[in-house]
Amino acid sequence: MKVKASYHRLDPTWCNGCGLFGVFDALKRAAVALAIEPEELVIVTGIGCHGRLNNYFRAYGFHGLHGRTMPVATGIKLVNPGLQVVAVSGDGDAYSIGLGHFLHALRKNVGLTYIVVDNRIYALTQGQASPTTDFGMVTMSTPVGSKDYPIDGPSLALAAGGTFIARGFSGEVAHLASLIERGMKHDGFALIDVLSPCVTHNKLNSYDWYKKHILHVEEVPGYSPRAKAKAWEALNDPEKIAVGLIYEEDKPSFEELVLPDREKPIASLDLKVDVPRLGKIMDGFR
Ligand SMILES: Cc1ncc(C[n+]2csc(CCOP(=O)(O)OP(=O)(O)O)c2C)c(N)n1
Ligand code: SF4
Repeated sequence: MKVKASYHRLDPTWCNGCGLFGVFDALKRAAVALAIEPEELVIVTGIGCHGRLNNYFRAYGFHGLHGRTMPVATGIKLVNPGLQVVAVSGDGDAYSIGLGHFLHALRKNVGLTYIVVDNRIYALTQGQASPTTDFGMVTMSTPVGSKDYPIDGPSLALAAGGTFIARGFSGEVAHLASLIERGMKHDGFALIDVLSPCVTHNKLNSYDWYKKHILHVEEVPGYSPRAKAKAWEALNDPEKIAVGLIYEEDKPSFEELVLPDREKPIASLDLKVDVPRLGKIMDGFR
């Protein structure tokens, strides 16, 4: 069914120069390249500056609780597997409060595209250290420098059995769009971690800083995203941050394994409750 309703365009309220503009643009480009209609796309967001993204996108949107994009997105995908479900989180949303959900959606290989906008800071709450903040960085919550070692989302994903692991940079929109497009085509869970400057609260990890530190894996001679050992090596480079399609493998998606007919949404199935059987079970507890 085509959605014909008129809509009121909202303009983003992100700070000038925020990396989220690049992510927004890249996601739009990917959706256009795949000719996805607005009614075929759902964008689920967490709480943070990234969480405003679905407000500006002409598609279905669900702005949920902090750290809970995965259960919401998984529910949507299972009820209607024909939808393209994209979840967008921040590094705090995904790798701190939402870490457990992230790893489990990933190991189940649920057919979601997960864009983690990693600005290495809690931005919406005005600049506290996040799980990806650099060691030693002075933030609002670490006045004498962070004493925590940062974690790396793509490395966690590789260790947990991820089937599509990519990293982009919001300063390279065309490259990021191609990664998102490939992720959306992937049958299973696709992580696209995005190095994304917060120009207001993180003065260290700027566009120039990232340009100096990134390494495109597609430019590494002999690199293959099908080779796990190479992916691990790239992710553990002490000097450079690997970007590009880092790892990919084929595995059945969760929907393929648990749904009787992927073309048929659960919402349309005739799921009649067997009242006598249920009554018998209930009687067993009395
Ligand atoms: C359960 C819960 N805990 C804490 C908060 C407060 N809070 C709102 S956004 C946020 C962190 C935002 O950081 P991130 O997820 O990295 O997103 P960004 O703002 O950087 O895009 C926190 C801690 C909340 N809204 N809900
Ligand atoms: S505070 Fe940072 S992440 Fe939030 S809109 Fe501004 S630049 Fe972007």
